[in-house]
Amino acid sequence: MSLLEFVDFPPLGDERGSLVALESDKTVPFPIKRVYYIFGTQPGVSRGFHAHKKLKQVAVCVTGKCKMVLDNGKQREETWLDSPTKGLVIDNMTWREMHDFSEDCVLLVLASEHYSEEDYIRSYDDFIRQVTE
Ligand code: T46
Repeated sequence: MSLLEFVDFPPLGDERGSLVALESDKTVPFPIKRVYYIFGTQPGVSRGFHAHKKLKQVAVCVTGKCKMVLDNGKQREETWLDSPTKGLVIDNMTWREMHDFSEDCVLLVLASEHYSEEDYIRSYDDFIRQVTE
């Protein structure tokens, strides 16, 4: 089974342009407690390199693109996030890395929990230990 679970955000367009609505428990498969966005990532810089114990997220590039790598300790898969109407579900206990940000990339992330540094697993070895125990 693929690690890559996408959610489609139908564009509510008319002759003026497009609009996407993101709603808790509807277009986003959990209650949203936090929203953040990553922009201005410098050329050649990669981000992420951690997993979360509890947090679930949906990530969508509202402009530009970046490559998302997901790894559950058994499988590692990657995908381009390059559409404002395509969200990627990132489950808990999934290692993530983001690479190859375009200059204009704005990566919007919808999160199921408030920010907590205690929820992060920032060592890949610890992550592998925890998913295999
Ligand atoms: C993830 C990927 C996709 C906060 O204070 N509050 C927040 O809500 C977040 C997300 C971060 N921060 C602070 C913690 C660090 O001092 O902002 C700084 C940068 O965070 P971090 O190095 O964790 O950023 P990324 O891009 O490596 O990872 C982020 C999220 O942290 C992470 O949950 O899944 O984006």
